[in-house]
Amino acid sequence: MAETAPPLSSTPLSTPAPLGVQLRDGRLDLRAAALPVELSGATLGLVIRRGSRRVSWQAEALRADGLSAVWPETGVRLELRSAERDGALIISVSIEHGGAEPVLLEEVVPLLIAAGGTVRVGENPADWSVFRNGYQSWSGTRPYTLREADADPAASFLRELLVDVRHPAAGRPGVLRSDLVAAIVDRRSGTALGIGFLDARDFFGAVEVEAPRGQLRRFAAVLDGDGVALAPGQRLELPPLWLAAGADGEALLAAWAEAAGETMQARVTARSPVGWCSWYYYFNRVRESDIVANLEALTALRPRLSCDYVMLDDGYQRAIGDWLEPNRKFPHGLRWLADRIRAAGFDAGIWLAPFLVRPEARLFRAQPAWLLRTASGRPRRAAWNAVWSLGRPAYALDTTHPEVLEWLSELARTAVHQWGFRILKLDFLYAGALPGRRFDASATRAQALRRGLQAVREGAGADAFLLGCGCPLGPAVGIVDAMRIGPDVAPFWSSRVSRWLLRDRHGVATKNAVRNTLTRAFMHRRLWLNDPDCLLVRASESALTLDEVRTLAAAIGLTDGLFVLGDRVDTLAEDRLALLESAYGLLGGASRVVNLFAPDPPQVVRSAYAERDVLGVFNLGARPVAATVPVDGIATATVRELWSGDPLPVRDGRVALPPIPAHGCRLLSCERPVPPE
Ligand code: 9PG
Repeated sequence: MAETAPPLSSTPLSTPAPLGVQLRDGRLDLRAAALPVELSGATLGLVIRRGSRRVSWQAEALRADGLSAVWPETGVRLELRSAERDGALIISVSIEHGGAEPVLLEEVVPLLIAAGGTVRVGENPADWSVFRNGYQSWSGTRPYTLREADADPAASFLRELLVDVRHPAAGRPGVLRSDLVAAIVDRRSGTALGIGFLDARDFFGAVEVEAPRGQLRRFAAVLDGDGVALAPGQRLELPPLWLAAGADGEALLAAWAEAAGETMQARVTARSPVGWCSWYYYFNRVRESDIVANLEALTALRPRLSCDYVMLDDGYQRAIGDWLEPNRKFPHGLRWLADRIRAAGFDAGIWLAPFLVRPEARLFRAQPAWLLRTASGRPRRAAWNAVWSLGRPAYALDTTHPEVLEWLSELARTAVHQWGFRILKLDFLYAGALPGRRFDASATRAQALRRGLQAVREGAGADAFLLGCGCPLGPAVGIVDAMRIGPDVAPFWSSRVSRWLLRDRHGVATKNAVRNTLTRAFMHRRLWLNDPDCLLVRASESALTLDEVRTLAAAIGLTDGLFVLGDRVDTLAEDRLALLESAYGLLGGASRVVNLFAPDPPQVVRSAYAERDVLGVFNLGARPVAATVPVDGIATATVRELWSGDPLPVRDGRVALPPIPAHGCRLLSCERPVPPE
């Protein structure tokens, strides 16, 4: 029986503890005062490109004055400063080029520990669980042990779509790369190290752990230089690196997100909006009349469930890239439709893949100079999507080209201010950050993406609600209001394709969507509002079982993200509407995943409300699991299971749950004890 330790009462959001820094024999030692967390033998590193060769350097010894080092051969100088802020250690590195020839930056490494150095978190790396964050919205994200290997999708067009093609997964046990942020947790003691970059507006950053079978070969926080040139005399302040130790890995991730959100001025509205989206029932067959029909059904649902917006997803446009022209399924045009949506009392939303263009689009022929190109000058393939065409792929626009940026602003301005869609779902945004030859060769991929997003925001205005999707996470903070944090849901749990081609982690599958909803819950309201993707509750035209539907609904409700219905509303039976309503009732809690780093299911989410806590116990596994869940400190004598309404006895501060079916979940409603007078 799985014991879902540690007890809840002992896991208040434990405060992070900074690491102290000391220079010893030219290397840095970073050490927590009261916890077994230590990094020693750390130095600075740099990788540049010479022709087709990567040339690496690491500082043998840092000089005590200013903690700096010069790479003599190139004249490049790195300098490190450290400071303590809100319980974390902040490392800031600058790079300055004192040489005569430009250097092409492949990688800047503000923290590098090679073999011979140590990374200590608890006693034994065999007990480590490493939180590996994926590159973009759809990339699978979860903790890994050092016996596990990470894996990219099995086909190149899927890698383009779902992960960072510049940094393939190692595919070897114990070699992990986590985008933007990582945590290492000792599963025995809970002792944890959190580490992440605070700013991703200019550079993609990642944490790399190479410790097969627990033997440390390399630990590094790296910034991707994307091959851009550093000119002689040029000096750059690099994004600060955040490090903290603690007794609770998820709390550290949350503390990092808090700090990163502050640094990049995250946009967080008061409440997560509730929506409806056309994609997951109608897909690209959607017609104008389908939207209108759902307006009525959504109106009838009030006040039981009060929907804020109606989103017209993919399927209205003449072609991918020709957004201003609807196809024949939308005879009255888009302004008319937005008017109808708003007249029914909803905000109107529309889907765009603003950085994509397909060969049949007028734009593709009209503006060849706007395309991102490969090194050999061909248009850069960005997305092969069977839904659009089995033949040719979609290509990427170059979001450093001033005319493209103008066009993006104009597009957003038209959608928001002329048609009346206040909500824009911006999809396939990774296309803006694909490697390629750009108009502005000095722009990093992160900067290119950010400029594209910024252009959309400028046109849409400060009041528009922007939802990022298929988007590399960091550079969007401060521009988007919400972000898809996982793969697409689907009317099935998983499929042969998702298990094999997508390695059971990335891309379309309800299982993968739910997993990311839990593993990235800590980002919610810190970097943006999380969008866990749509809720599908329909009983027909879906292969999801009732247990799977409840799991999806509970994960979305408990983690308080965007609550978006993906069904045709007028055909939902009463029992499914009731299910929808109970999940809707879970919104507004402050949630955390209690045992994010536990090796086995079930996963426990605790969400706190004014009068009660609700515990969601999720079994994403393929076999039933029994669990004993500690509820001491929050529960009075009885705990109710929300789906069944059954009371569950509490013994010794614990609730023993009968086996939870595969893909199922239990929701434990624990009334908060009334505090003594
Ligand atoms: C519209 C959809 C919906 C959905 C988005 C995005 O081929 N693929 O792997 C693939 C992945 C995601 C995807 C479509 C295709 O979905 O996430 O909500 O807007 O586009 O086309």
